[in-house]
Amino acid sequence: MYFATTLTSLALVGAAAAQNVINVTVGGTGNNLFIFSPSSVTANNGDVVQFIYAGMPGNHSVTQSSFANPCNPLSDGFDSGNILVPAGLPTTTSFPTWNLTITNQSQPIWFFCKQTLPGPHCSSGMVGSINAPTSGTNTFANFQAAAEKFQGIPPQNVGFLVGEGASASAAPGPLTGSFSGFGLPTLTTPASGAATGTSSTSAAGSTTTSSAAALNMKASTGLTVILAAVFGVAFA
Ligand SMILES: *[C@@H]1O[C@H](CO)[C@@H](O)[C@H](O)[C@H]1NC(C)=O
Ligand SMILES: *[C@@H]1O[C@H](CO)[C@@H](O)[C@H](O)[C@H]1NC(C)=O
Ligand SMILES: *[C@@H]1O[C@H](CO)[C@@H](O)[C@H](O)[C@H]1NC(C)=O
Ligand SMILES: *[C@@H]1O[C@H](CO)[C@@H](O)[C@H](O)[C@H]1NC(C)=O
Ligand SMILES: [Cu+2]
Repeated sequence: MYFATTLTSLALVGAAAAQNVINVTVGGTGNNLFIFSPSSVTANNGDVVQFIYAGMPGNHSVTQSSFANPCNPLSDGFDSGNILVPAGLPTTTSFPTWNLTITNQSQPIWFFCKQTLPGPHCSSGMVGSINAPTSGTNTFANFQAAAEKFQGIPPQNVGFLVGEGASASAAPGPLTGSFSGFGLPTLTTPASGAATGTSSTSAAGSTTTSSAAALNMKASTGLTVILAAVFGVAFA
């Protein structure tokens, strides 16, 4: 009896805590490639924002930034890495996904696509927000307008699984078959003891990175080489 009651309460707790999944499509098609859709969502603590890389062709990231600097990664922000989706797949394909769990619903979360090929996607307006204020200065519309004025090249240093106000427990997946990833996050947070990886883009558009970011870049280059080798074999 006691046991049964406990099980019942557990079931109720489970039901009350049911996770909400909010889908955001990464990238578009045709003449509208550089978008997140919807670009602005609200989510509560524990909710999962599931990014679906269904844009075709697509080579996009979900990278945390700040309201003030829409196209520059936060030094301790989340970053999915760039996910390559070739053109011509059926729309019914199971595209790669990335699940970000909200850990602080009080914090507005700003993100952008850091891809620079064929030009910076961010300055085409490929930005998004979670829990952005709907009034005042820091609205999604103002964030996107600022991104569209950005004139540099977004740095490509690799970010983290855990960001400010949201975190992932794994890199995007599955990255098999037609899909591949570049600069996937492997670290949860910036390496301890290392200088915090800050980066900046000069007016001339050249990119400088600090030591932690440089180390992460080395790690990501290795990963890219491994992925390239795997796919080289797969496509041979
Ligand atoms: C979110 O996407 C998944 C996978 O495509 C789908 O099964 C689910 O129905 C979608 N949820 C909503 C609310 O659209
Ligand atoms: C995809 O993006 C990665 C990282 O920016 C780049 O190295 C790669 O060449 C891109 N691939 C294509 C087909 O655009
Ligand atoms: C959550 O975000 C709010 C707004 O940025 C901040 O004031 C608060 O300290 C954060 N809470 C935690 C636990 O980090
Ligand atoms: C994201 O969560 C969905 C369930 O909501 C799951 O089907 C999918 O495999 C997850 N993606 C990754 C990369 O773990
Ligand atoms: Cu993009």
